[in-house]
Amino acid sequence: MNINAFSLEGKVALVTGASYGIGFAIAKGMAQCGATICFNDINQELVDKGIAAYKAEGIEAHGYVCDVTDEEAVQALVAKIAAEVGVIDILVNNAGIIKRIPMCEMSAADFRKVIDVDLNAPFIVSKAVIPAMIEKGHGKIINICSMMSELGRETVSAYAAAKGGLKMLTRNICSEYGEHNIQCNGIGPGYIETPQTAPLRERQPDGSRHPFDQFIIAKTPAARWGTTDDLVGPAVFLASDASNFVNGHVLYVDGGILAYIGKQP
Ligand code: NAP
Ligand code: GCO
Repeated sequence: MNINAFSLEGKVALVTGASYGIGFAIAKGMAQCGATICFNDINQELVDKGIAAYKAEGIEAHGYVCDVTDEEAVQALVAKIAAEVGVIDILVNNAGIIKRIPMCEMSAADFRKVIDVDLNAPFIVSKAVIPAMIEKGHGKIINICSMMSELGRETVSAYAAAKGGLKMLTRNICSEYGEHNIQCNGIGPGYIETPQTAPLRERQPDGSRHPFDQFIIAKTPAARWGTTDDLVGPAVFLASDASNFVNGHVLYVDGGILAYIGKQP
């Protein structure tokens, strides 16, 4: 095997919603493997914080304000990156939101908002980058899926519907564009310590662990929450030449949750 297969030297990566959290960790790891990092976030304050955070890691990242649900803005972002940095070789559809509301109490507007960011946006951004990938003769698209691409749970109906759809969008991009040497795969993180899951890990008034925190520990063979660093190696693999014959796959990085019935209480 060519040991440089995992190198991302000379590649331009766009990681959406990557001022912090999972996106930031993946982008940092890709930069450490040689990629030039472009990222966007929803407002200038976040982008500025992100640029400073990358700089603190020795990474000169290119940050842009862009709402991934706005097709016109996304098209303009991709064109701006091509002009200023280079044609995008690697896209990580990371930006996402969740609203934890019992389904029958959830407004259609809230449901639509989650679908818009978590499913419509990966379609919009992928559609914007694929033509130049075809022209270039290669491309990598990584969709950040979820346990909820496979499982449901109370209060996350919109999120599960979106992430289930994102798994199928991943398979469809593979099907439609694989012949152009574009590989589209998913990463399905387990439960990861980020701001998005902070409410599920808050200590109780008596200092004990949150019930959901204890639940996840019992459901995870690794008996721990994941960290954003756990996702970096899988992301670099799927962004590199080492995975050129891997397509339409969702790689679950979940500490074994999907394989395990859970520890007996
Ligand atoms: P996070 O901490 O909430 O970060 C999400 C990022 O996306 C934030 O920077 C957010 O900006 C940005 N964003 C939201 N809406 C956007 C929009 N319309 N346009 C541009 N950027 C937008 O989430 P995370 O935990 O790092 O998760 C990142 C991805 O992994 C998400 O797709 C999530 O569903 C998925 N995931 C997370 C976990 C987990 O356990 N944490 C597990 C599985 C999958 P704002 O700060 O303005 O909201
Ligand atoms: C939740 C969590 C999960 C994680 C992740 C699991 O409320 O159940 O937020 O949805 O974010 O998606 O893979």
